[in-house]
Amino acid sequence: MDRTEFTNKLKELATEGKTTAELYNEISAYAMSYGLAKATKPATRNAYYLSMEFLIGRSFYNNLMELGLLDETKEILATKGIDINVFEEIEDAALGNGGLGRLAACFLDSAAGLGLPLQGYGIRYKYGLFKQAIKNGFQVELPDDWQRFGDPWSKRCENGKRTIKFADMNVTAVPYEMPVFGKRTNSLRLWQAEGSEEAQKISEYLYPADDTEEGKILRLRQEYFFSAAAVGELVEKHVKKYGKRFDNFADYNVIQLNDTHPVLAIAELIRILTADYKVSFPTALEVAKKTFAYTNHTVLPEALECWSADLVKKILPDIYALLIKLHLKQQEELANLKCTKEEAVEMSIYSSDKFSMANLAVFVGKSVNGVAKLHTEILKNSLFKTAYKYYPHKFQNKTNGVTQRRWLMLCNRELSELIDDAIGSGWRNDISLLNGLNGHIADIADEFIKVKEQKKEQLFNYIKWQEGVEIPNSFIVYSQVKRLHEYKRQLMTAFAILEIYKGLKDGSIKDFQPSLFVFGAKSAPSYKRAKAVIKFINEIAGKVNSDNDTNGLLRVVFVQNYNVSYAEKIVAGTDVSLQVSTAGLEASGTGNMKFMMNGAVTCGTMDGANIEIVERAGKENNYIFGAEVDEIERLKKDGYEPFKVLKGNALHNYAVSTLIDGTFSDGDTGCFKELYDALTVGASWHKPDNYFVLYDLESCVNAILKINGDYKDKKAFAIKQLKNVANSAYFSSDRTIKEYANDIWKI
Ligand code: 26Q
Repeated sequence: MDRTEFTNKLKELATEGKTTAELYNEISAYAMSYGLAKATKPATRNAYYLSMEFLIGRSFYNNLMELGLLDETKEILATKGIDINVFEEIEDAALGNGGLGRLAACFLDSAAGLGLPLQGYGIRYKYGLFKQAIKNGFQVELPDDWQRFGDPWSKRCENGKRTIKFADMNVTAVPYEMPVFGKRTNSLRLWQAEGSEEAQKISEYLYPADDTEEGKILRLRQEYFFSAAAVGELVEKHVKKYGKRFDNFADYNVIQLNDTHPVLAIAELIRILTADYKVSFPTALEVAKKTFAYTNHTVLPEALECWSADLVKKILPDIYALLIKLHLKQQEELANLKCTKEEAVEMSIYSSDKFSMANLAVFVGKSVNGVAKLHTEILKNSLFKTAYKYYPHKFQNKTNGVTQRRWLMLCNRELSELIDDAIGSGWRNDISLLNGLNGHIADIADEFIKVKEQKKEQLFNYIKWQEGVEIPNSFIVYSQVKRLHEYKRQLMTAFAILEIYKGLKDGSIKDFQPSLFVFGAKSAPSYKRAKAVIKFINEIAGKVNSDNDTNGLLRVVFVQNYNVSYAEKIVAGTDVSLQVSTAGLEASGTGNMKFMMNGAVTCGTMDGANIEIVERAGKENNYIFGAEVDEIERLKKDGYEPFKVLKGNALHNYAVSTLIDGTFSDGDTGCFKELYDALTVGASWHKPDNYFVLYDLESCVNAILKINGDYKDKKAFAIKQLKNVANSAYFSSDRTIKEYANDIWKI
């Protein structure tokens, strides 16, 4: 289908009496055939991105934009009396739960946009990340039937079917191909598991609970299932094209492992080469060493995957045997490198009856990268310190980025047009040109203020629609939206709000500009303390919003079902981006970059990519507070006693006591007391206040108040915000992908 045909089809489209879903499917199908008609020549060398998560969000608007069809579609639909916004009813594809999954989606977008051959491989979950409802202040999880209105952006590939073998069953893997449009059309191939009821379960849910043996087995099956399907397909294609030789396999294929979840792909490649093609083990290992590269996304010990050897032996006996072989080979190599016994144990693939996926990835990977400067330093100096000592050449940094197409051009057309007016539209094709905005900031500050007001109004309307909560215009918007985790310290923000509330009540805070705090977060279903924080924030919202003494000045909203589409509204309508993790624990953050691009100042700690954000946009245009990594290290070493921080601090005592003094109700679950104990005496294996919430609380409150005061000079504040926009080009995933392409993939 060509452009004229598309236009004609759309003009002829009978809309009367059709549901939104029907229109969605028809229009998407036209756009698909238009997009696929100008298919790209396959590249000889490709990079493959293996990821357990692809947090795509809604494809409709984005694909129309990438294909250059969005404006026209909007206009034609308008002549038929249809507002293109009706498609906001369509479900997001939430095949991921947070940063790692959204990064994968941004990377695919950027590679296609730059014309680089990067193909994605993942799982086509029947149900994506749960839908969140808030009932009585508590998170309730509902199944996410994302294909409810159909899936017009995927094509089932019947002839790409493969069989994946487990000890106890065979499973059919069927690829569904989603095109990724841009300068070239790449693809995301998502595998669906078919066969027996047991088999189908493999691609049913994203992150099934893994607190039981059964759950762990299911997760292991998921990881092997898609890794093996991907590697199997790549080897088959290679053999078809080049015959049964593998000395040139790495010339045509490079595989990026998105964290440890797809690391079994390494063992699978070696298994196929040795078992099916009779390649010797050392030769197969050499091929793998040239093919794989590994990205780490977290330093939290509980997120570093280890598999029980017994479990692997039971479900994947051949892979078990290979992992043992890899371990022995690794130990041999380490002995040759003359490392000590302790060092060898620390780096070993197999120890204490477990396989370490990270150690395997570091041993075989030709490259190991962190996702922000600080994070990579932490990998080199602590998490993988010993490996860095022996394999320094493998380590490199790749600071994350986000796609400006979705996160600026699509979600903030108004700001994009303002940028066009100032510097022309060249930045849309070459993001580095956005730096030119630095020379025009003062000229457009007044216009920028208007744009921000407009985006806030749109956000407030959306919140009204979704949550039924009305927010008066002209509030400063502070947002903290991200997965709920203790290290991200939503609890600290909650305490800060309580302290400000108290200050407003007793008059000690004067001259306060009306402020709205927006939270969006999902908690892992089994993560009790995170769920308690959600309830706590909702209790605070209930109290603060209904207090007529203060609700003209202070409001709190916890949005239900925060997702990619909600994020698009929130990042555009926010003034202050809250990025307050304990220093050293947020690998990078990518929400911080989306906010920056849309002209929010960062209120945060020196952690992850925040450091690089303020390095570029200027510390004076952002609000940095709290303990830095070395201070946290020192506190950990010398002993940190949160009760000393509490002692004598009336405000902190007030805020923390609300957890136990009956100010708020936790519905008799005891979950607030548990939070209180975690802060004051410690809980499970954690020390009291393991994430230094109380330590940084005072400086957090001060930073929020400083921002509030600075906002009074609206123009000066807008200039700070614009400095962030103008210096955000570096945080485009176009820049990141170019670095991966040049330094690792060589594509
Ligand atoms: C591990 C073991 C067992 C089950 C699940 C997991 C697991 C699942 C998901 C471990 C980690 C994740 C996700 C991690 C993640 O999203 N990390 C984020 O990655 C972003 C992109 O690099 C960074 O910006 C964030 O800082 C980082 O938190």
